[in-house]
Amino acid sequence: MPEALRVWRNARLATCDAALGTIARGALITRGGHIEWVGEESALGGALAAAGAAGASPEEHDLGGAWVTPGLIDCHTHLVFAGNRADEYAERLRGRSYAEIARAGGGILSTVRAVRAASEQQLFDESAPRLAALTAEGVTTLEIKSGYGLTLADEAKMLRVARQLGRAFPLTVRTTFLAAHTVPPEYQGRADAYVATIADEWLPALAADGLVDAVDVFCESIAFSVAQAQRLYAAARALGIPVKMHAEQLTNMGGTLLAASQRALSSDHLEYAGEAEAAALARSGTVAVLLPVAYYCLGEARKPPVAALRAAGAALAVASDCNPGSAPGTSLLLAMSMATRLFGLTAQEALLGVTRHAAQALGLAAERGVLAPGKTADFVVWNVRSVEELSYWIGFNPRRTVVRAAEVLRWPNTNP
Ligand code: DI6
Ligand code: FE
Repeated sequence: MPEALRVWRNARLATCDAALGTIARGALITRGGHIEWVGEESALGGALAAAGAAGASPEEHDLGGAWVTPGLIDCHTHLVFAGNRADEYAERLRGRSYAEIARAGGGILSTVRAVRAASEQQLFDESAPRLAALTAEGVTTLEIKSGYGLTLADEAKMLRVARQLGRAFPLTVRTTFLAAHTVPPEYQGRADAYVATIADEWLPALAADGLVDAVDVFCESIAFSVAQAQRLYAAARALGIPVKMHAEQLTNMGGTLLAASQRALSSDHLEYAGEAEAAALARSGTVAVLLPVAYYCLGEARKPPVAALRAAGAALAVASDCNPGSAPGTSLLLAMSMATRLFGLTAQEALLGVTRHAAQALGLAAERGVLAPGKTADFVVWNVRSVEELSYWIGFNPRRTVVRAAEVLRWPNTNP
């Protein structure tokens, strides 16, 4: 059967292809789940003829002059977890720091205990509402990291749940192996042995099961060193798996420079990065992923070097970092608002940060993140008068319609 041809007309497009790539009176043609053509509505007739649709009557959607962007991409989340850490948040409000709580055996390790105790079904059930909240905002692709299991079986459990969420919800899930999140109790005082185990045993086993799209490491004073990250990266490279990095969140350990030298997909957080890191990221094409919700929630004083990153020409992405410790949030639109107000991104940078550059941070630039021929037909129709509104509203969701692989998604009580 030939793939269905659909026409989406009367749209204001932000293709995110070249800068915002705005087309004031635009239209799209999709074939099957992909974009076939994007352009001025006035050229639609010719494009349809070229698409071989003469005589056929493709399904037509009049978008009523609304703004359309690529489907949003949340390129950094720890969305699969059990329980929460509201108690630690209360402690932090009383003045205890995130690092102090972590050193005392709380922090990531308290979520590790909850995840290990949870069944796969429980983990799925607790994580699903968070995913539902993100999809309702127009997120059509998201990354989910492991890192709260810290045994082979529990890391596998997290990654399987992440994959299962991707099958249960109308979006694409990419999974990242983050066993190098913190040293588990079984390896206390033996971090090198732990890194050797995850690099030489767990990673190949999970990769063989098809559960790993990328490998990540938390390079930090309270986590892993640059040498340990390098050890893990070597194992990833041997398997042909791309790497990512959590770096310069609480201190500067040199993680970003390593990530750039290894052509990592992204280096994330970056509050303690400076000009050297910005230049290295720009040179290597490694995306700088900004996580303003973690910055906000930890009450950090130091901001990522946005001016230096911009001047160097680094690609900036923005993500929710959804996790129970430093960023208990399920709104990518809120992350955009915070990236503009707290970090000084422009509205355009924030939008590119959740579309084109977020795709790049996941190694998906060839297939999504922009509205262009050949890309997956994931896009969002918005109830906004300008795309600046996407980083303007706080706690308000102006999503009208989400289209995933050229199919209109339906939610209850929406799309009047
Ligand atoms: N940095 C973060 O912000 C999250 N992980 C990381 O390496 C926090 C994870 C947590 O506190 O549970
Ligand atoms: Fe994170």
